[in-house]
Order: sequence, then C-alpha cells, then structure tokens
Amino acid sequence: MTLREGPAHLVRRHDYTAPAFLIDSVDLTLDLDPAKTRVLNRMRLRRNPAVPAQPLRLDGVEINLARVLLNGSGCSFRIEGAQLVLERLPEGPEPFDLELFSTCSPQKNTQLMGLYLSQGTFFTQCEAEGFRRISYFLDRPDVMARFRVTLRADRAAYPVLLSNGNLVEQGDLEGGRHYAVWDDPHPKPSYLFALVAGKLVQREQKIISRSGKAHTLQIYVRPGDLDKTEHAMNALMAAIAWDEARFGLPLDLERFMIVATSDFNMGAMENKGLNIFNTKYVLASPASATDADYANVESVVAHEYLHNWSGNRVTCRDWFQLSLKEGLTVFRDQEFSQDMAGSVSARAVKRIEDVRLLRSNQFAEDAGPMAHPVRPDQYAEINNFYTLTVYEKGAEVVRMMQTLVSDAALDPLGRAGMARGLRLYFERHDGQAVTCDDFAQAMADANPGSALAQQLDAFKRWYAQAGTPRVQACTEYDPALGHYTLSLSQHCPPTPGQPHKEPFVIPVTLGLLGPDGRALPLQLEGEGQAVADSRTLVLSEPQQRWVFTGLAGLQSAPTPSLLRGFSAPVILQGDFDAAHWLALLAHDSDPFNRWEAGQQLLLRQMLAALRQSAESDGTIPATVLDATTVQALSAVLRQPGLDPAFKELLLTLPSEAYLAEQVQQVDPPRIHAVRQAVRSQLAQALYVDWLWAYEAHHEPRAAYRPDPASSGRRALAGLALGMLCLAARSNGDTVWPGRAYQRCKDAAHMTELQQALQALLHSGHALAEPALERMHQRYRHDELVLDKWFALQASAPDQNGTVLARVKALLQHPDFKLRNPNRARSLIGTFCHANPAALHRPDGAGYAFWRERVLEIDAFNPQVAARLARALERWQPLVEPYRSAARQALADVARHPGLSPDVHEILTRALASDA
Ligand code: B3K
Ligand code: ZN
Repeated sequence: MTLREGPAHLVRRHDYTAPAFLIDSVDLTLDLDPAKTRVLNRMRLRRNPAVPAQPLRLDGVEINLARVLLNGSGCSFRIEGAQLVLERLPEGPEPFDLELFSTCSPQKNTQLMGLYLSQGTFFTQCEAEGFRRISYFLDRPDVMARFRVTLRADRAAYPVLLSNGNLVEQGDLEGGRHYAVWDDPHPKPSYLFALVAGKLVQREQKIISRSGKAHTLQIYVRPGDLDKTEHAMNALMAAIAWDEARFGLPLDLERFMIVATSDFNMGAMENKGLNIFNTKYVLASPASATDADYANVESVVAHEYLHNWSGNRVTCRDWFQLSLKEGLTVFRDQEFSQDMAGSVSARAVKRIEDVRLLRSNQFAEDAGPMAHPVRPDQYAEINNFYTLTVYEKGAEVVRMMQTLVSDAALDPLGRAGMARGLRLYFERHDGQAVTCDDFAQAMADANPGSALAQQLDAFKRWYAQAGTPRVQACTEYDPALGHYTLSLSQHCPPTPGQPHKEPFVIPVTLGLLGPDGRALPLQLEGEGQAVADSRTLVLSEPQQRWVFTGLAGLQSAPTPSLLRGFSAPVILQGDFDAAHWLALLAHDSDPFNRWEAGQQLLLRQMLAALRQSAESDGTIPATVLDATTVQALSAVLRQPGLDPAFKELLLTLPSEAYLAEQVQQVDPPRIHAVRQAVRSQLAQALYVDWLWAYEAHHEPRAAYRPDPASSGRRALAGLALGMLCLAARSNGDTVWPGRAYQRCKDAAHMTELQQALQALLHSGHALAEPALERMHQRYRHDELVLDKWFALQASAPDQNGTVLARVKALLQHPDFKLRNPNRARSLIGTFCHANPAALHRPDGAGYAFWRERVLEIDAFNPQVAARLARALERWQPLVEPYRSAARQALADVARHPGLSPDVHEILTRALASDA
C-alpha cells in the first residue's frame, strides 16, 4: 500500500507524555481572503515545570510560514515534517512571546478541516487536529489557552464576523474592509477554536437563567432559512434549562451562538460559545423536515450544548480519552431527550431507538476488524475513531455506572447517584484535561459503598476491552421448595489484538413473571423479605448463581424478564422458547423487554427461514411466521392504551443489518428476501388491522406538531400505509397505491410525503416514479430535501439489480454534488451502507462502484472517503461469491498509490482480518 504522506504512523496511548510547554494566551489576527488568508499568531508560552527541558515543537499542516519572532526579534527555527521546531528558547520558568506569521488558502481546502469556504462563507473545523491547518500550534487537547481573536474581512462580502467568546470591539477599516475583536474568557484547547465570516442572518433570543443571569442566544443561517430555526432555538433553550435543573450546570457565557453550514463533514461541533452545525441538524420546517429530523435537531442541539460542560469545561487529556466527553455527552443527550419525551412509554420509545442503533451498528463494529475498546489503545488517524463504540457504547458505559451507583430502593433510576458523581467530577476537574479513569474515579468516590465503588477496577474493563460480551442464562425451578435458580455466565469473543478477556462487571436488571403474567416479589436466598419486583444483579465473575426464594405455591416456573431496559450492552443468550417470549410480549411491565420479546419472536422465525432457504433450493417460504406470532402482533397493534410509537417499533421487523449480525454466513440478498417475505406476510395477514391502524392514526388536517405523541401516531399510520400498499401488490388492489400517490401530491408535511413515497417505492409500485418526479419539481431548491430525494432512490428495494444503474445515473444528475458531504452521503453513502441487497451483487458491480467512489472522494476529502470505505469492512462473513469479490475490491483500493492515512488505516484493518 502506498500512502500520500509516507508510512502510516501509529499513535499509542501508552506513549502519552505531558506537554513540554504551555500556552497562556493566544492573540490571533486573521485577514480573511479566500485565496490567501494571512494569520498572525502571537502566543505567550512558558515551559511546563513538570517536564524536562526539550525543544518546542509546534504542529502545522499545509500552511506557509513567513516569519517567526521570539520576544520581538528574529530567532532560529527549523521545519521538521509537519512541525516547527524551536531549540533555543529562554531557559527559565518565565513566559516568553512567540509571534508567527503565516498564510493558508481556504478556497483550496476541500477536506473541510481547518479554515474553509462553504458557499462563500468562511467556516472552521478544528476537532480533532484542524487548528494546525490555520497556524502552527501545540495542537493537542491538554494545552488550554485564552484566545483573543481579531477578524478582518471585506465588509460587503463578509458582513458577519464571529469567533468564540464575547465581542469586544468592531469597526471599519480602509478599502471597504472591517474588523471584529472577540475575547474568550475561558481557556480552551485549540480544537474548540472557531470562526465564521459571511453573509448570514440570525434569530436571537434573550433568556434569564435560573440563577438570574442574562444570556443572548443566536442562531445564524443563510438569508431565507430564518423561518426554519425556531425548533433549534426551542431545543437550545430546553437544553440550557435542563442541564441547570438536572445537574446544576449553568450556561457560563453571556452569548451562545449556533451557525449552520451546508458543507460539513459530520453533524455538528461544540466550539466554545460558537457551535457550528451541519444545516441538517439545525433547519426544520414542517414542509421540509420529517419527524425524525425534528427529533435529531433537538438531540444534536442538546448534545453540542451539553458539551459546554462535558467536553469544554472539562476536556480530554489526549484523543484516546475521546469517550470521556463523547460517551458522557451522548448519555446526557439521551437523558435529555427522554426527559423531554415525558411519559414512561415515550421514554421507552427513545430507549428502544437508541438500543436498536447500538445493536445493529455498534455490535457489528465490535464484531469486525475495526473493533476497538471505548478507550482505544492506538490509531493512525484519530478521525477514524469517532465511532459508534466511542459514542454509543461509551454512553452505555456511563449508563451502567448510573445503574451501579443507584440505591435501588430509594432511587430506582439512579439519578441521585449520577448527579452526585457528576457534581464531584466537575468540582474536581473544572478547567482541566483529564482521563476516563478520572471520570470513573469521581463517580465511585461520590458514591462510596456502591457496587461501582466496590468493583471499580474490574468495571473499568469496559473501557479497555473491545467486543460484545455474551451472557448465557440458565434457569431451574423447584416447585416443592419454591426456589428459582438463575445462573448467568459470560464470555467475550476475541477482537483484534485482544485474544483473551477478563470478566466484565455486568448489571442485569430483571423481574420474574408468574403464570398469570403478574410480577413476582423478588427475594434472594438469605434475605428476610422481598425487596422489589424489579432489581439489578451484578454479574462480575465468569459464572454466578442466584436463588430466588419465597415462591412456594407457584406450580410452574416463573418467566424471567432479563436485562430490563437493556441494562448492559451485551448479547443475552438462553434456551428460551416461543412461549417465553409470548408471555413477555403479553405481560412484561418493562416496555423495553416487551418490545424485545416481539423482536425475538420475529427473529427466531426469520433466522429459521434463512437457514431453510440456504439449505434448500433457495426459495423463501411465503409463510415465515406462525399463526401464534401473527395473532400476538395483531393483539399488540389493537391493544387500547398502548402508545402508537411503541406499536410502530414493535411491529417493525429487525433490520437487515441486525439479521446479518445473527448469522455466521451472510448472504445479503437472501436476508433481504426473507425480510421482504415476512413484510408481505404481515401485510396480508394483518390487512384489516392495518386498515384500522391507518384510519385511526392518520390525521390529514391536523396542524403539524413535532411532539412524541403526534409523531408516534404518524409513524404508525406510515407503517400501516406501507403495509397496505404492499398488500395491494399481492391482491391487485389499486386503491391504496392511488391513495399513497395522492398523499405524495398533497402531503401536509414532509413526514407524510416521505412515508407515502416510501410506501410506493417499497411496494415496487410504478407510481413511485411520477411521485419522485413531483418531489423533485417541488423541492429542487431545498438542499436538505434534495438529499432525501437522492437517498430515497439509493435505498429503494432492488428489483432485478436496477438500483445500481439508477444510482450511477444519479451521479450525473445536475443536482448531484460530489464535494458536498451531505449530498455524497445521501446517494453514495446510502447505497453502500444502507442497501446491502443492492450493493452485494453476484457480478461484483456494486463493489466496483464502491471502489471508484472511495478513490474519487479520497482525493479531496479523506474523512468522508474513510467513512465510505468502511462499507465493506465486514467482508469476511459474506458467502461466496460476495466474499472473494469484496476482498478483491478492498485489496484493489489498498494497492492504489497516494491513499490518505484515513482510508489506508481502514483498509489495513479490514485486510488484516484475512485469516
Ligand atoms: N465533537 C464533534 C465531532 C468532531 C469529529 C471530528 N472528526 C461533534 C460531537 O460529537 O459533538
Ligand atoms: Zn459530541
């Protein structure tokens, strides 16, 4: 493999050393110009007394250095690779001044790291290592400095000039230019630096916080987008109030700004006081955003805001500690969204959605060549480690801590313990750059005597060991004694570089159901009385046994409801039959496990059909689900008093990605066919139920509101419409497709339009074509809707291999823009990541397409390319001919000269798993 920047250099966690120099203050002046931006960087530095004397090494990439002054005079320096090295510096502990003058070219910046242009506006992205593309710096998170920033630019072209902190001065300059000076009172690492300059308009909101302080909140967007910012502003206000109410963490800035850009590598960025967002997570109007978009805006706005404490006030010592801020902040945004949702059932819906993502995608990551611990041990390119493991599994680790510091009797949600832990963490470490160990220690120290404090070292294996643990459950019942024995054992499969694992500390929340479905009191051997009817056991040995007593009189074994609320990120295994899952589906008081029971019933039978098809001539049985399951699902659908959003989740089949994770031999088109067969079966078998569900939940004239109850009704109506169109395909009905088409034409909002169009596309109806055409006509000026338009086509079910041809044709569409990450992801990313049956083709044409796009994108944006490269990393469990063809495609890309370190790292890992 040949690399653009020489041999890949691995950064290792154990090599960490403290910085030899510290930066007290930075005074930056930027003369903004698209072709050549001039940067004057005046720093006050001093030696770190804790570190032996050594030269100063500043990082810098693709910048032209013109001048270096030490305490105002010229000095000797040298450039060594991507570092500016200064040897002869004052020896004492006193601070000294360094002045660097350099230029960079924002208009040539296609990788969208550092300072770049998006539609004529300047933006920055500095996390993880983008600041070094603006000026030479100690570009590492444990160097925190006070920033003062002067921006100068042409007034007409860039009327708005923003940076972190407070605006302290502004005015005109000669030649039609103007300037603004921003001062950030909070010391921060360079990755939190930001600037924006361009033609923007803003929505402003003044608020008074609980403590009586006044703050100004602003959301900056392009002219014309202002009417789409109300939802984001509401979310921001809610997040501010929530963090103060739940954790006592107030907004520490007079001014808090969000700016939207349509060219962004990821979702959003938590720069201090100046969050920069992908438009996708700011803009929302009923006509252009779906319910899912509204929910995402709310949670991403909250996530970035919540970073203001978890990430900015206390940051990471080094990038291996990324989950310190990301896992914790995902946990916090999940809790925020749950609290916003309100009802027990709406909270459960959010939890189920989060777990669904974790299990279908993070578990896959943990089982593949990119498997890494929540705190990785090494990386070539840190941008490759902004992963589901660091984010979502990291959040589960924090959630388990919450469970393990709770006093179940007094505080079943564990909130008090968590709040104590966070309070101590922020008290202890405010203003510091720390490690995951520091976080766990604060949680334990704030909760002495808790299960976490007792087993802290063992618990921390969750940070160190990759892979998804399996928990095997065995049960036994002695009716004569009324004793119920639960044995749990654990093991975790090997992952790259980690052949053997130590046992994890696994909280298992559980309940027992009696034959009538009622919860049984839980009394363990040795306890004087039953404690509760739901409690948490802690599995920390390879194998453990618990005996529940006091069940005398119970003739048959209770039904165990294990891992309630998904109390740990593990795979639960056990010899549970259909009756077990049917009992939980009908009676479990834990909504998560009730949903899980439905999924397990579906999964078992889908996997059986898959096996049967693979072992026979390949035909897929038309009837996959047995009558009992169909009946049980019908009962759930019809059950009064059950939340429609919950019903929709329960009746949605396990995803193709999740099914693929359950088998050793993955045949993506076959998995797709089985899933389609089950959808058709349910469409027909529950036809009258779907009719009822649609009529009862569809609200054509209701004003759009994004709350969970309304969106839940819409979700169920949308599922029903999809099923009715699918049933129409078998029974020759034209009424429902006609109705769906009509919905597309006069949809009251984007959720309805998208659902109706999806119903046509996923039932393979010809009316999908004119509907798509209309959608394009109506929305051709709305970037975010165009993204949906491309994505809808890239994710359509493959009929005779036509999707690839369509996707290729769409690459030539005048609205397709490869350089815009959102657009590239909507077409190419969707096809490669979210349409497995279309990507994995016997002729290998899907892989050829993947290979060409990875190379094409890598030439200008390695981060986006590396993400796309991951679409084939799980080639190993594929059946032939896919397996060999996918491996060949990976090897072909790897052979290509001039790969970015980003893509190189992904390919090296993927091919290293070639056993
Ligand atoms: N911290 C940023 C992610 C930066 C990604 C850099 N490749 C957004 C977030 O997690 O809040
Ligand atoms: Zn984050």
